[in-house]
Amino acid sequence: APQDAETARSWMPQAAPAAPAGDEVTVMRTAILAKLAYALGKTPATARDRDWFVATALALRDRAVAASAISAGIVPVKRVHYLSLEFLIGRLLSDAMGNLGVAETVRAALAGLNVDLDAVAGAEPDAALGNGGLGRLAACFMESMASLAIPAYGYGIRYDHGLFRQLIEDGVQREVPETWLAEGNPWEFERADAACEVGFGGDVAMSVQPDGTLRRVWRPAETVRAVPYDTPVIGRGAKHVNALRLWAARAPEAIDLARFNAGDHVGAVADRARAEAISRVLYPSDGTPAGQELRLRQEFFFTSASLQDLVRRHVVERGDLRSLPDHAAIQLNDTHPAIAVPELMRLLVDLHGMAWEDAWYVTTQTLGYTNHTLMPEALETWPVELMERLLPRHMQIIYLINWMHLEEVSKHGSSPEHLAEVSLIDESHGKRVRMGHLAFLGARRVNGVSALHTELMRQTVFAPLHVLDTDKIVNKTNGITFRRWLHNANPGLTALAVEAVGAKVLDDPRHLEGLAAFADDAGFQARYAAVRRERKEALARVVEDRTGITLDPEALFDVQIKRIHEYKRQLLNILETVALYQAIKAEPHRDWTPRVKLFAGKAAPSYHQAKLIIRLASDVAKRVNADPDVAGRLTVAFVPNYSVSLAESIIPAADLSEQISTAGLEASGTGNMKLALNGALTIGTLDGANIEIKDHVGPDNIFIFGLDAAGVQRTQSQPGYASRAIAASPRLRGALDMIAAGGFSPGEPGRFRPLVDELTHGDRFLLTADFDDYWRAQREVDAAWRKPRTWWRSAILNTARTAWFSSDRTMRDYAEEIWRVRVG
Ligand code: B1H
Repeated sequence: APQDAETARSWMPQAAPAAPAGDEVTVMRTAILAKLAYALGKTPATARDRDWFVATALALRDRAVAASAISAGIVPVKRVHYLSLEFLIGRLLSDAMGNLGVAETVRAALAGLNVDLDAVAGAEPDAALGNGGLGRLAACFMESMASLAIPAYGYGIRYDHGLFRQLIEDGVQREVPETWLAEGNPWEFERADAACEVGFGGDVAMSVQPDGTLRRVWRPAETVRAVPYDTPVIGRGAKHVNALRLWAARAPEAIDLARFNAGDHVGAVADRARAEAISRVLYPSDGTPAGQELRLRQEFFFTSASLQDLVRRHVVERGDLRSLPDHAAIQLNDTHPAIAVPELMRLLVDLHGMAWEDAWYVTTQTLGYTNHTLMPEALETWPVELMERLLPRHMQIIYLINWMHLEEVSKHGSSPEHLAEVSLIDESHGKRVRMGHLAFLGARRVNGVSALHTELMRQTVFAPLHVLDTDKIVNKTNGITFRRWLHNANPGLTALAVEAVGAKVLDDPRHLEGLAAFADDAGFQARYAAVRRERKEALARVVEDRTGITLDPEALFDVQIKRIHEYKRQLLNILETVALYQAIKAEPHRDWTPRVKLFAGKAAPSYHQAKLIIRLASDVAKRVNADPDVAGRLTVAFVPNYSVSLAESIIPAADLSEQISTAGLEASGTGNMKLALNGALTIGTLDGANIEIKDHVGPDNIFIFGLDAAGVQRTQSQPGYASRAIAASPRLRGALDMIAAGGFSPGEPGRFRPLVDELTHGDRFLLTADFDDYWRAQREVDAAWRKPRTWWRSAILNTARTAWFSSDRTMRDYAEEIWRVRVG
């Protein structure tokens, strides 16, 4: 819904970004050329975009080091240690330029060499060391902590291969290895001097100390060397720099020389391969734990290395480990590092000789645990048998923690059922360690990631533990870093905001609220719409490039971008697409609102239903896009290989944000925040942070539909609801029948059988129950799009009122209530 150019021009800019001084540009250009020559051994004539990227990154890394040198040597009172198996960082160049305040300087420096910054930035591979929201959250938190000058280490694994690259071949997802390190990584420093050893297997012995006391000693059968790589995390204005410390697994000996000399050349390096497998590849499952031994090795490997590292640092700086809680906070991102509970106990008790009670106090005052999902199949448990074999001492410690815990609980006269529920050991299907329970007991604070999710933690999975300590569970609604998701991803909208409310909005997003005053201003609306239009044209080029599908930037861009999961209900969106297709065909002469439906996201390689959903989206796209009857009204595309950088180009171009999970199942969502901030209106259920988004933007500026979490529970207890809902909805039936009859898979009518069967028998995620209300809400969207003045008003209000979802706010709240660490 564009407006005329005249109104657009009538809105006068108040300030223009300052151009960098010529000498700054020269200094930057000289620095980049020096890196190109002396670090890469290249000349401008032989340099590819990739070489320019590396030279530029190295020049910027120097500045990050210079900035961090200012605080080097000063020991902060307290540090945060954020342990996460995933950091979904994406590209770092624009992040670094933005926070160093040199974006325009670098652009000019390269331009003077006839090099285009955008091409150079495009040559950086994504660091995809995460699956989805959980990993991206960790990356946003790292950026915000640096910007708030919270002293922090991020700790994780330096995977050789991040999340797979997704190819779509005839609608079928194929996974190919991702190779972000193939040409080196200019951002990181290898720190071989800070390596440590991590053990596995073996047995537990007793040793008599000089003072006559007994200690347990774990004698691992195998050790792996953990080598840290540090990436500087530069805060806004480069006032503070933290480190992201990622561990690589190395064999203690590179080669078994005895075997080599005996002629066994392959066997000589077998141990090395086994050790290094630990940091080879990120597990590609989002939501469902892998459950394999290698995964448990990954978890213990990085947790142990990180704890050893911070304990060693504490001893150097403070001497006595009893003061650890005063100087260190350790946050466990989900249960993946929950083995930290017994590992910290082991380090304190077995290695440093602390009494059990003191060690338990130190542990539980230092650890925090964030839960990200309540879906039963996603809760991590490990077989006791596997733990005993791989981590025998930890299993003993877990039993001891559990024994004391159950003693304590029994004092209050608990039933056997309650004891079974709160036990660290689940005995219902073989003996398994409940990692969520372990993290809960070991933490001072346990947090959920949205208001609803936290409330459901108290009422469901953690209810039996919650009643024992009702202050432990707190809410910390997720956030996103505005530097990446607004300032860098959407410079046009950012410039508009700066013009409207001043540059202070770059430091404090609460000033975005000032945009509300312009929500009805025709000139401002036109400029806001023009920014969107420009992003839509850019996205259309990307989509055409990747899929061959042509998009009309005039149409409403409706996007669902996230991991493919049944609970996220991409299938509900596809069913609505099919029903809309049928409706347009039935009444081709009505003035339908032109719509582009975009889907993007990866499916776990072994998740067959999710892969079938991708195939259905692709098959629907194929038929719809080829049908002249709907041309110009409905276009569908599945964009392959969703990633952080693809998100950065889709989000500023989106008009409508699909957040349609079954209520109660999406813990928070963070894509919902990114899209709303960039002015897409949300169509969504009352789930996760959608509820808080609605509270902030106001009910008139969001399209809510469907059952709420309580309604979902009620409906699920009524058997046969799916068949009744289908019987009551001719539109849903029409769509299902067309899919089941092979309407989108003419050569193979049974192709989507498993999807149709799931809906007709069971429908775990209540698509049938929500379909009609979803359809209604979508037609409301159509009508709203036809009233540009109110549409753009709503869009502007979304940008104006989502400042609260800044991860700066989230990090301040963690700092105050969970970590008790000073900000700034
Ligand atoms: C989230 C995961 C997750 N919740 C297990 N749980 C994984 C669980 O590899 N694994 O085993 C990987 C990921 N990820 C997401 O976290 C939630 O679904 C989102 O709603 C939430 O916004 C995000 C960040 O809190």
